[in-house]
Amino acid sequence: MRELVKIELTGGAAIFLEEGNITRQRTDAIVNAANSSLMGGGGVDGAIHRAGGPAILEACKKVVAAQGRLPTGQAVATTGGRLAAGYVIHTVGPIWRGGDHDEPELLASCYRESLRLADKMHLVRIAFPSISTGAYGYPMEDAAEIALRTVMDELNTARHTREARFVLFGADAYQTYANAADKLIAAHKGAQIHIIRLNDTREVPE
Ligand code: AR6
Repeated sequence: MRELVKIELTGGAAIFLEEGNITRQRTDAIVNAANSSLMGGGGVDGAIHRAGGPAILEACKKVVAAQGRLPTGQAVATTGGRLAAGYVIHTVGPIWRGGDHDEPELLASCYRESLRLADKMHLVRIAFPSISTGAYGYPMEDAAEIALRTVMDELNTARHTREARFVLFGADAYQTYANAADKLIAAHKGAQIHIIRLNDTREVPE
């Protein structure tokens, strides 16, 4: 049995939560939790570069040559190389330093800037990992709340982007995001959004 969460926004856009490996996504773009050098690394960054091949690193080098290192909270797009997704949007999450070094605002900025870029590129569907919650140490419960709230707000104003998918690595990460979604919906008093839980043995619907 496979479960996913769908959050329907009143404007017609939707957010999905699912457990999985983001490199397999067939969305228009997948987001990479990169570092400022854009030269690759471990975690989801390493997995994306491995799966997408050298064209992604080549494109990253050109970005850095043109504009320098990517500041925390900003986003840039490159080719998706061999990935099923056409583009990779690279963003740099904050390193967790206790929570009083602008980490929440910088994390929100990652999601906001990635979605604004996707919208500017007229991309309809985008997939996110849980930015900053691996090597960068951001507590996942807090990160999930910020991620969901920011993506909801941004999707409500986007003109082209209609769907954001959180692809969570492992059952714990998925459950943490699902709980955060429940909390957020409760805070909205059910006025604008609701959750559908689907149990299905087949592939997650596109
Ligand atoms: N698909 C989806 N999520 C994944 C995957 C995957 N294939 N692999 C890992 N995750 P991290 P950060 C999850 O460390 O914390 C890199 O070295 C993982 O379980 O990838 O932003 C960069 O180069 C975790 O929940 O990114 C930077 O130096 C989440 O993705 C630094 O790590 C993020 O973990 C960035 O650290």
